[in-house]
Amino acid sequence: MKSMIDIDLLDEKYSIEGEIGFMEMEGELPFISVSNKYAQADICLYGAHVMSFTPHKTMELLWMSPTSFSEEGKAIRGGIPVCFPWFGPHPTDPKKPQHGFGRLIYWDVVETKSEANGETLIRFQLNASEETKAYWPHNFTAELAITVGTKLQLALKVTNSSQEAFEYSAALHSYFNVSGIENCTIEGLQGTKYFNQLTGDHEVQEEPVLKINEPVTRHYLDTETPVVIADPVFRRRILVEKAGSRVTTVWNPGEEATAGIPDIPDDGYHAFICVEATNAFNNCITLAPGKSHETTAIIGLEE
Ligand code: TA6
Repeated sequence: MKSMIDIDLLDEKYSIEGEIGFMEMEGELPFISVSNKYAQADICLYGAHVMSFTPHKTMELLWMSPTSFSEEGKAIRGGIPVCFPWFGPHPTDPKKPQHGFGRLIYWDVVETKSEANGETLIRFQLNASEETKAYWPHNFTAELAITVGTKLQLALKVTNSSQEAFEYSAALHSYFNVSGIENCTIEGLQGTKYFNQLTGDHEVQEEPVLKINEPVTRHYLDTETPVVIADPVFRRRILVEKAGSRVTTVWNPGEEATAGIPDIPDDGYHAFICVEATNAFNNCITLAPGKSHETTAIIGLEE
């Protein structure tokens, strides 16, 4: 697959001087570096995976594992993995990769643009191919439009280009950089029903805010409301807004599980929380032929 990436050609076609450049570093997957008047961002071509987003005069919003793999065939740990066309384990075949193939394949860059307001747009596309059909039989186009401004917007639009309806699940699996998980609270989910993946139960969050003092894998159902990660030590509130996503996943593995995850340092779970714009469980997406659905996440600091 890597041989198909011609970084010089991409740079020639899609770079914008002083704003977008294509990078290839020894031992690393190729990525796009974006810099504009609002922010700095790095996006890996493998998985169309945002690895860094730093609005000017702030600290990095996303967490990247210092021990992440950066090689084909292995998912990047941290940033924003695109889970598609299934979320979690494959529904019937445990041999297929967790969270689908979207994060394990190069996406094509189809457009870069400097917007009139100074934001930067990068559009990626993934089309059905022999490679994707080995995992998933359907004809589809997935497009990820990433806008870098004071906020970072990701819009994942999936179109069914086959003759039959299909179902998929997906998530924009954002890892946020926090001062320490024990310092933070997550706001916006009170009164919301969730599937607790660690117990298998359905519960309702009674507490006004969620505090992470144990491992958490919760999928909040039928909710589109914004979520805030309040981090008083970093003195900031990260706002996660979404559209076209009916499930909000909150994940932190805690100490014991982290010890079994090779690409997170043993104490790494302190430094991040995942809040994800998901469509899965009771909100998988069924698309009739020719139809599309868009899952959007908007990430930034609360103003
Ligand atoms: O979104 C939560 C989750 O599905 C967890 O169950 C956990 O496994 C996590 O994602 C990370 O998955 P990964 O395949 O990247 O290790």
